[in-house]
Amino acid sequence: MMPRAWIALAAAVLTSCGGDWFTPDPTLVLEPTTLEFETVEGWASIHSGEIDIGNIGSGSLSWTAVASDGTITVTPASGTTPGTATVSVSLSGRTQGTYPGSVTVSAAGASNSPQVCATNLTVYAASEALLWHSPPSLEFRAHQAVGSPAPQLLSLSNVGAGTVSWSVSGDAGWLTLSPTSGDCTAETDDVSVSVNVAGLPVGDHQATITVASDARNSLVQVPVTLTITVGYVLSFDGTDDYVTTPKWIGGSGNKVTWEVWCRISQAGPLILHRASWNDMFIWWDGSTPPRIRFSVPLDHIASYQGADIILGEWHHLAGTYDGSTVKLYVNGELKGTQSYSGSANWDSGYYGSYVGADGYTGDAWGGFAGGEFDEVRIWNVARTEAQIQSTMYKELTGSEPGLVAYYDFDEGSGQVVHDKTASGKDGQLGSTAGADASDPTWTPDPPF
Ligand SMILES: [Ca+2]
Ligand SMILES: [Ca+2]
Ligand SMILES: [Ca+2]
Repeated sequence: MMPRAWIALAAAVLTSCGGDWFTPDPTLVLEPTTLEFETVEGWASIHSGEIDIGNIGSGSLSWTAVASDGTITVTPASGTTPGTATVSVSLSGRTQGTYPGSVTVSAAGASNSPQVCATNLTVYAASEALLWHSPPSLEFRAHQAVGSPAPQLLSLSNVGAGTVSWSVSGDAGWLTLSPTSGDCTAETDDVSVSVNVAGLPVGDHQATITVASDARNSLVQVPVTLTITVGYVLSFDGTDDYVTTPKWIGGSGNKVTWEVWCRISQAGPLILHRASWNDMFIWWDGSTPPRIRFSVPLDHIASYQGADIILGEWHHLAGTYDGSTVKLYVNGELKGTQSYSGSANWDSGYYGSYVGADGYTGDAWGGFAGGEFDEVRIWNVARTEAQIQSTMYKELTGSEPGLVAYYDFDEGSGQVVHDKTASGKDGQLGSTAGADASDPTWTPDPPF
C-alpha cells in the first residue's frame, strides 16, 4: 500500500504539472514541405502554391517567411498561426533547367524554429509538351438533406508543343469523371467532375484525380475534397427578418462572451441586447470595408475594420468583456480592444434580445441585418483567445461552464429556436408564433 504522504506528493506533482502534461510546447509545422513548379520556356503564366503554417502546441505563433532569392515571392510575409502563405515563382527569362530555392518560416516562440519549405522550378525546352490543369484542386460541399452538389470542371490544356494524349482516373467510388480521355493541342479540354454523396457519412472525404499523359509532366495529381454537412442556419432578408429570445444576461456582472457565425450581406445589428443607453451588440455598421463593433453597456466599443471581412463569406465573430477590457475577435483572432473598467448593468433599460434586428423598426441606426447566422453563444465568463479558437469549429453540448444561452439553429423547420443550455431561453422566429413576414428562412448550409 502506498504511504499516505506519497499519495499527497503524487497528487501535488500531478496538479502542479497538469498544464504542461496535456499541452505540448509551441511547435511550428509547414504543409507541404516541398513545392514543385514546372513550365516550358516562353510560357509565363503565374506559378504559385500555398504553404499552410500551423502550430501543433499551445497558443498561437507569430511567424515571418523569407524567400531564398528575389525570384520567389511570399505573400503575406508574416502572420499568426493558423495561416496560409502563397508562394510564387518568377518565370521571366528562365531557360531550360532546374531552379531550386526555399522559403524559411520563423516563429520566435517555437522550439523547432525555423522550418523550411523547399521550392523547385523545372523549365523544359519549348519543344516539349506540358499539360496544365485548372483549378489546382477541387472542393465540393454538400448537405445531407439536399444531396449531391453540381458537377465542376477540371480544365486541361497543353502549354507546350505538339499534341498531348491524356486520360484521367479517380480513386474513390463517389467520384465520376467525363470524358476520361482525350487529345489536347491548342484547345482546352474540360473534364466534368461529379460526386455522389448517397450513403456517405457526414464529414470530410478525400480523393485524388490522376492525370496521365504523354506530356513531360505525366501523372499529375489533383486533390478532391468533399465536405458533407448536416444542420441548418437561419437566413435573414435584411428587410424585416429577426429572431427574438428571452433576456440572455442580467444583473450587474462584469464578464461576458458573445459569439456568432455569420455570412453577412447587409449591414445592421447581428446580435443585440437592447437597453436604453445600454445596448450591447455585435454590429456591422455599413462601412466599406466592413467594420464590426462589439459594444458593452454605456457605449464601450471594441471595433475592427478590414478587407478580410468579406461579404458572402462565413466569419466567426466574438466579443468579450473581462471587467477591464472590451475585446473583439474575428475568426478567432483578437482584432480590437477598448479599455473599460467597472461593472456593466445589463438590466438597465432592458428592452429585448434579438438576432438580426435592433428592436426598433425604422430606427436611424439601421434596423435589420441581412445574411446567414448560426451558432449564437452567450457566456457569463470572458473567454480567452485560446478558448474561443478551441471551440469555434465545433458544436457545443450546451453544458459547458459559463454558457448561458446557445442556439445552433439546427431545427430546420418550425417557429422555435431552442436554447441548448439548461437555461430554457427558447426564441421565436419573426413577430408572431405563426408564420409571418419577419420569419428568417431555414437554410441547409452551415459554416462547418
Ligand atoms: Ca447550425
Ligand atoms: Ca413567426
Ligand atoms: Ca421577411
